[in-house]
Amino acid sequence: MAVPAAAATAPGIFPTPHALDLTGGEFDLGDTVVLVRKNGVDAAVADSLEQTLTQAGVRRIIRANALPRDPDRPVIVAGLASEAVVRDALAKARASVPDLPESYVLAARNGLEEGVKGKGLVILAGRDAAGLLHAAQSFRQTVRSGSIAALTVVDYPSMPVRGTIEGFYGKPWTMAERASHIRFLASMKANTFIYSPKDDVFARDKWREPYPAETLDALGNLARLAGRVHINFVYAVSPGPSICYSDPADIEAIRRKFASLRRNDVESFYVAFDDIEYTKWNCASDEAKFGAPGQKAAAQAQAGLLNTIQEDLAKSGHGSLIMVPTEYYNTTETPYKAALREALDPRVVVQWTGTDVVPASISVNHAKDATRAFGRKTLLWDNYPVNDFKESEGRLLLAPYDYRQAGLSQQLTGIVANPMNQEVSSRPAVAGLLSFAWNDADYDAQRTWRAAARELAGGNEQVTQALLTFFDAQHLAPTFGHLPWQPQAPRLKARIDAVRDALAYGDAAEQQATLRDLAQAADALAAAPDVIRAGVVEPGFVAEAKPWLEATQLWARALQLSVRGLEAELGATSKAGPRFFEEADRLARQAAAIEAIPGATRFVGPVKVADGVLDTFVKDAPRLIHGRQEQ
Ligand code: 14T
Repeated sequence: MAVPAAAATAPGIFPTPHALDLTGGEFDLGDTVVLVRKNGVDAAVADSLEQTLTQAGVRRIIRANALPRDPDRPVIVAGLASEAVVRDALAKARASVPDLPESYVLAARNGLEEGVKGKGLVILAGRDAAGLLHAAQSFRQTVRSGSIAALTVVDYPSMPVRGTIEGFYGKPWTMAERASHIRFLASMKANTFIYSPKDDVFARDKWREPYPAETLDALGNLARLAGRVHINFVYAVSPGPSICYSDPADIEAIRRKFASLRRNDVESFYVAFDDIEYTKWNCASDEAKFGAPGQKAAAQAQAGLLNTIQEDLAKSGHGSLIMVPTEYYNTTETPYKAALREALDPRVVVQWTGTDVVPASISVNHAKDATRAFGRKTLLWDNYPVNDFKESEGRLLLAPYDYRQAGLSQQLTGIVANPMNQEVSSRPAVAGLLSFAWNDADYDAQRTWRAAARELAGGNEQVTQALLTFFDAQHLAPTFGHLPWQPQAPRLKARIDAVRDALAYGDAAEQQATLRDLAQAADALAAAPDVIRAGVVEPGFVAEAKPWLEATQLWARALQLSVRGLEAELGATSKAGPRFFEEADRLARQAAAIEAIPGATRFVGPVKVADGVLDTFVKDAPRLIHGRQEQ
């Protein structure tokens, strides 16, 4: 008689798969597995599989080319859906891979199921090589300390293009940060990285000049790394500030720039026309060719140049050129947009940022307007979590990716995030964006955010909670206006509001209880920086967040003292109250003086921590209670 398998629980896979069905119990992988894979399985998949299995406690992997007849250990089959051995395995598991780009099936069956002999079968099947790597990412998130749930995951992306655009002002990422980011992108099933840092002088101010050989080499290394993990590395040039559209020498200069990168394995290209003046020409011949400067003439000049480059790319077998127009920040009908829409080769991909440079939300209707305005489905340039603008001064943007409407996949060709100058700190938001782009219908902002924290914490629960506590104090997401689109410190604010409400309306018991809750929150916030420093597995995070971690510790201690002051005022020890408040004030001043790392972002100044919430409460606390009069 068969032994019943242990109950299986649904794994947390992010991005959320389109379909996940538990089909039976869970089973152990044991210490030896048979791995059936064709030579076609690329190194990235092989490495990922090996890592997952090793972490699961598997110590020996026996390679095989065919399915063993009577397996006495778990069998893992990895390959493309078109390979015979994969087809056979899929038939046993009664699963099939959708006929869609980047789709995959991850199926696990325990040996108790019909058709599956032995100790269990795991199948990773990709429609294409990218899909197979996605299967490996889901497999990594499915294996839990030695066991795996019997399940079927059938999955594919909702949007064709998903990734990031290094498109900010201020300190560009280092090559090492980019390499690490590209691996992170692959882990989240993304497929695109656009290189467009505003402060790369050879891409913008001195775009005509060739890169130094070392830089070209390094960019080539990145492009090759990206290729190995199925990330499309896109190189962008920003000739706008000085280009003479009618000068053949300038077209040649762009061709030369792209050719130099093509020789270094870059295959996709981009021309950016954002943040430039389009009501003046840079040369007299443009006036002669396109007429008086103006929106319409600018669009025609840009389209002419882009069409030429698009034609070049098509001839050399490369795909679509991508561009960001000068009017990228709304969908209002203008002579510029009308002319661009009409003149631009339909193959060219157009980017826009929403109803504003940093919009408060993005709806399906907004995207429909963009489709109309630009004459094609657009690729959204999402200006979150970028922190290069005045309103984001002193901030890390650590709130979840939110307020993008499900259904956008019907109107967009994809989304790329413009991240922060701080690469690792950008991941919680970017992980959300990539999950949304993969499966907008089933996107869960909070759960994905927590999963991203768990990832930085290497799976450790205490570190995850410390990160989420820290993220709450860096939750404000500013727009270009004075209203933020995400509030500051919502979790802490709820605790503080409860105290204020209890003082206003509650009895002594409620006042004490809410103060106790707030004291706990303050303790957790005060402890979080050390837990994060010791436990986050990406060392870059601790380095990037250093001043914020220091300020958080001081602010949290100020909060602890404010709470103790209030407790003293409420209780019989009112004489102690003022001393606590004075000490809180001293720490608050210290905290407020901590500055961001010079040069790390475009605007630097004091770092902000739970501003408008924590600081306000510390300031108000001495005036919230007037202690009992002494007799
Ligand atoms: F092209 C774009 F889609 C875009 O967003 N361009 C820039 C971008 O490089 C920058 O990171 C982002 C956030 O600050 O906004 C754009 O830059 C601006 C836009 C403005 F309206 C800079 C200053 C502005 F006043």
